[in-house]
Amino acid sequence: MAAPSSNPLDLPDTDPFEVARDAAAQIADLTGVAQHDIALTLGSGWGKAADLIGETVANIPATDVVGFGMPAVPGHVGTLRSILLPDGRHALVIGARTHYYEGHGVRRVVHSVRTAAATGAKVMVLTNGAGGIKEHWTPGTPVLISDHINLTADSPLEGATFIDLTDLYSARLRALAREVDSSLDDGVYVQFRGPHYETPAEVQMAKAIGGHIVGMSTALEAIAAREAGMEIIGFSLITNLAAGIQKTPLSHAEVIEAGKNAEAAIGDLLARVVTAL
Ligand code: 8IG
Repeated sequence: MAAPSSNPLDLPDTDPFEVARDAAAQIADLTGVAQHDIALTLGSGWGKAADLIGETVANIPATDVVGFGMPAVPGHVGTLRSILLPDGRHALVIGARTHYYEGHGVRRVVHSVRTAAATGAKVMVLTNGAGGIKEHWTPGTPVLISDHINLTADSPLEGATFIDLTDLYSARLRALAREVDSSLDDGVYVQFRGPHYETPAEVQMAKAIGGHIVGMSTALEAIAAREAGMEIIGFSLITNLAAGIQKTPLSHAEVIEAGKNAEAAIGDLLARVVTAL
């Protein structure tokens, strides 16, 4: 038997927004930064950006903050970093994403986003490593997320909470990103549950319904960020072509390798985008 969870988000009577406010207060305490202006979740391959966007003021283990759990994936760093940007704004960098496939429920998945909003962040930058459906995308290509299709059959919204998702990935912010790098392509992100990669047939389905990128995160987080009133921009690093689009089997090692090779370039891209936001 597993030990009973000490995470309040796992208890049905907990208000997840209250836990997020408590987490934000702890972050303010532990970092010495009362308010953050912008938040970034750094997925596979994007970690290096944290070093490039500004000066790290504090770096705390996510597990010191209420509601956050241990990272489940090797190569994912479980820290929360407060970074002072050159223009004086404060960025909160979340290196500890909880994935839906971990099975801890959607409250845990979106806790970092709700916490970011509670710290004061008005802009949420969501990044991930993902599979590409457009055949001309080579591993290591960063792309803007233009919209998403949520295939998890779940939602972070509870009860009759009807939230509009038009322009979820802000057209304004995407235009700013394109001023930084006019070569940025975009695509519709399809969130699958995972953790298995898709079958080639599922990739063809994703393509047929209008998808260009396949992944296991981000869509649920974007919905929670919109609910929290944040403006959202999303990036995928295409680390592999999706199953059946590429001819060879997919491997996690390949994903990590593509991320490492692209790290410096996409870190620089993100640093310049953050400056422009
Ligand atoms: I990195 O090809 C990465 N994450 N679902 N499919 C899905 N998630 C991914 C993939 C992929 N590559």
